[in-house]
Amino acid sequence: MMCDDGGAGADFRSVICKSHNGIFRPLFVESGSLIMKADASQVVEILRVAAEENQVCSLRMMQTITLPEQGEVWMTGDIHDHRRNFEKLVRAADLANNPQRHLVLHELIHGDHYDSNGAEDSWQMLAQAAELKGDYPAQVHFLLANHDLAQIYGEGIMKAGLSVCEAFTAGVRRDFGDQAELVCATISEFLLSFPLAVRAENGLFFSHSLPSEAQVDLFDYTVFDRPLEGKDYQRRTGPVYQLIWGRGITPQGSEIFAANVEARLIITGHQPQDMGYAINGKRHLIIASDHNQGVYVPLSLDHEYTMEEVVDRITKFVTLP
Ligand SMILES: [Mn+2]
Repeated sequence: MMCDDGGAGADFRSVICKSHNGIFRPLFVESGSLIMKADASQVVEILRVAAEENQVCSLRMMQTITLPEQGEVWMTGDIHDHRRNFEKLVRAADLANNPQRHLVLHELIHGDHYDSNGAEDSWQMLAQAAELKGDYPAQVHFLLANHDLAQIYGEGIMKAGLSVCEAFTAGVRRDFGDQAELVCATISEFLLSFPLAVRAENGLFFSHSLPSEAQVDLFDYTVFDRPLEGKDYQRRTGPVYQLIWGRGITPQGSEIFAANVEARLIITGHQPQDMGYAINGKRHLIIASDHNQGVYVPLSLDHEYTMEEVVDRITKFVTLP
């Protein structure tokens, strides 16, 4: 749906208007200039529907989504509110006309869109992704990421001396006013509904990251196949925390992880990649989707890939219209 900007110019946060259902709109004009107020009840509804779809997904068992044996999957890296890449991705994926296609999304929040007061806008990206989930519940899948967990617990991830979690919350407060608490709580529920892994019968395994080298041997691999409790999320010691915060695993470490989860090939994000991706041995590919060199990987679900074949499939967002 095209944006109706109320004649106030096109300098406001236009992503909202690009939402395909046109559900986010500037609600009123104040002292001659456009004031963006999002509709809390609509956003809460979108987030709740998406959270429920995450939980009731027929492909989900505990914390793992297992994709069908046919069809295809597009794996992405961290998005971090990179709107242009996200828009290109959604357009290219054309889920409506490709019901066999699955899209995996993670680390959508905490980007570069700040206002002059230090409020950050990425709740909008999250709502857009939730809306996509609501429209294509069997095809859109999320993975829990460390920024999600940090936002839920209000932990400090600092960027240039500022807490990105506080900046995110400030954006919600700015746009929802007295409904901000409700929206924040609903965002947390939505994020907590994300599974930890997406896998397929052809040996593909996707998660936000992998445990660190020091943790990979003693990692609690049951975390994918059981209900979670508070201590699973605990800083440093919890397996959820270790999985999504882990960095720097070696090719040898990734082989150990792959053997434990019976995967042929693992794709994660989390570790920034200036050139879009890094090959970490025979079984582990790291990709990024949050900048101009960002990539995604479209893969078939009925082919057992080698790393070489997967690397051949890596697609840069810059090549998309
Ligand atoms: Mn991350």
